[in-house]
Amino acid sequence: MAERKFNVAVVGATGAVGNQMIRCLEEADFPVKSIAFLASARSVGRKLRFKGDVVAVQELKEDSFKGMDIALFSAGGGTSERFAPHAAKEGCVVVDNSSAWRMDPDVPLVVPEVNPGAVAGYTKKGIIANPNCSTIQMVVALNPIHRQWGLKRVVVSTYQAVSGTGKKAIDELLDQSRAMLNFLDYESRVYPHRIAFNCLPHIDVFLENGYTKEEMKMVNETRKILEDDAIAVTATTVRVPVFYGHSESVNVETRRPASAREVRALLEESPGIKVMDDPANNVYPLATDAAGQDLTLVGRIRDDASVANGINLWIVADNIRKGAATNTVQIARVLADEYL
Ligand code: NAP
Ligand code: 3JN
Repeated sequence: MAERKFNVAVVGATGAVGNQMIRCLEEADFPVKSIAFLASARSVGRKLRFKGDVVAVQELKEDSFKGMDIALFSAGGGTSERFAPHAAKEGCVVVDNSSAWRMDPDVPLVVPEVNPGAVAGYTKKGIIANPNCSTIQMVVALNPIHRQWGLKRVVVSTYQAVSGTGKKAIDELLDQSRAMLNFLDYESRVYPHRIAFNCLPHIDVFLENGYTKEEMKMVNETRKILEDDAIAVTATTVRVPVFYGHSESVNVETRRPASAREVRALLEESPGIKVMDDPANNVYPLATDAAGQDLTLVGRIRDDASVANGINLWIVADNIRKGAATNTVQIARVLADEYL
């Protein structure tokens, strides 16, 4: 039987994540019958490439989804909140990259290596949510540990690349670095402080509890994806002067005893993971290893000498690929193959 093909819309096609989603659809040879690229009125008339064809960008409107089967959204939370229900009403299933729907109990929050079966819940609202990039790479590595030994507590500190803030932030790091190396004045427009040669413990807005919104996304999304609200999670999220690739120092306490040797062996055979852990030969994951590929890299796996059942890990992934575009396209693939 011939493979079924789908009418696909990419919302936010002109953005950093949207552009990568288009490349991922091509790379995955996604079964596309027709493709529509949607963005704001500012981008109307811009031409983008898809598999050798030139496709004009159209303005996103409430009636943009007639006849569409799947829409991949990455145009911010406000746009998703307003337009995803219109897509769903037309029978077009939304895979949304923003935080707008992630914690809605009627919307599945999916990482295909972890909870592909949750996709089935798309029927409630016609929407599937893609988690935050920092959550995705962490749960890819933690899920096997949770299934085997149970997670009691997770303490994570992130080192997040500027590409997570979009193109303007990439330009700001470039401009500031150039200015400083030439002893020139610099401006900070995207971040509240200089990002070049600096680390900012501030991602997204501060909340009343003293955490940032990015930190609370990691706490709440991790529990939802791993389907266990008893896991204690605390996060500190930090922006660092790196272009692509988020790194994370993760300390876990397991409910049942686990050794670093056992964790390493388990992760070596777990989906979506590459273990890079040979410190004697300076082998550990770097942002530069992660950039441009789709695996979650794990290294520095060691017993925590300060607590019983404690393990330390260093987890790195490409924030725009596995953290956003790749994961979205992988969700769409599960949806297309198993549910549509
Ligand atoms: P970006 O480079 O600034 O791109 C934003 C895109 O949204 C552009 O295509 C823009 O179109 C479009 N857009 C903005 N307002 C719109 C509107 N009112 N109607 C239609 N289109 C609109 O940002 P980005 O870095 O790609 O990120 C986009 C979104 O993806 C973020 O806001 C976030 O929700 C999500 N994201 C998720 C993760 C994750 O952790 N999973 C990571 C990064 C981003 P124009 O070019 O026409 O302005
Ligand atoms: O800062 C990062 O490294 C990831 C940024 C993600 C992001 C940026 C703007 C808005 C999000 C997100 O996915 O959580 C959102 C949002 O939709 O809330």
